[in-house]
Amino acid sequence: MINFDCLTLFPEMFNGILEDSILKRAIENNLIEVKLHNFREFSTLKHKNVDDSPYGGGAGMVLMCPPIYDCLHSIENNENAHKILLTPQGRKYTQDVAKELSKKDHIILICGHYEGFDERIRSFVDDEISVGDYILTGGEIPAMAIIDSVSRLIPGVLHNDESAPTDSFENNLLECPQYTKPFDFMGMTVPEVLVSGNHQEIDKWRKEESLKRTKERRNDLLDKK
Ligand code: 4G3
Repeated sequence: MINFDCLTLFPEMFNGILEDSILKRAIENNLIEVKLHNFREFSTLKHKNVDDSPYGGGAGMVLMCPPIYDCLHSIENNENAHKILLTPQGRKYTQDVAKELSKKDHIILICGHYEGFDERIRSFVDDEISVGDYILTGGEIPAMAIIDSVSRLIPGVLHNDESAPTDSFENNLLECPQYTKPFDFMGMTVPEVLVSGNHQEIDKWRKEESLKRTKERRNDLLDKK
C-alpha cells in the first residue's frame, strides 16, 4: 500500500486518472490511496489568496508559504512522508526515479502554479522533481505522471497481461517491433520469423531489433547500460 497526498489548487484535474480502469482498480483493491488537498482552503486572507507579487518588484505572482505550510501540516504523519515539489528546476524524472519512489509508503506531491514558489517552501520538502525540460501551467500533470508511473510498479497493480518488467527502460532498451493479426494488412506482412514457431530464433530477432531501434533512436540509453 502506497499513500499519495496531493496539494493542488485544481483537485478536479485528477478525476481522469483516478477514474481510469487500472488506477481505479488499484484504489479499490487498497494497493494505492490518493488524497487531494486544496491548499486554498488554508488561506486566512479575505479573498482566499494563495499568491502575491514578488518582493523586489516585477511581473507575475509567487505562491506564498502559509497556505502550503498549513495544508502540509494538516496531513497525518506528514513528518515521515517523502515530500516532493513539482517544478521545472527539479531533478529529471526517469524510470529509475519511479522505481525509487515505488519503495516509499507515503508520498506528498506539491503542485504549484503561477511563476513559482516562495523560496522558503523548498525548506518544507525532501525532493524536487521535473518531468522534463518544458513549462506547464501547473504541477498537476507532473504529479499525475508520478502517481501513474509509480503505481504501476506496485505488485498487484498490473495484471499479467498488462506487463511490467519487460517494458522499455526496465533494461534501458526500447521495445522491439510488435505485430498482431491480420498477418497481411494492405500488403504489409509480419516478419516470417515471428510465425516460424522457432522460439530461439524469435528471442534472437527481438533482442537484435531492440538493440537496433535503441541505437537509431536513443543512443543515450546504451551509454547507461
Ligand atoms: C513552479 C513542473 C511551478 C515554477 C511544473 C512553474 C513544468 C514542470 C511551475 C514554475 C510546471 C516540470 C508549474 N511546469 N517540467 N509548472 O516538471 O516556473
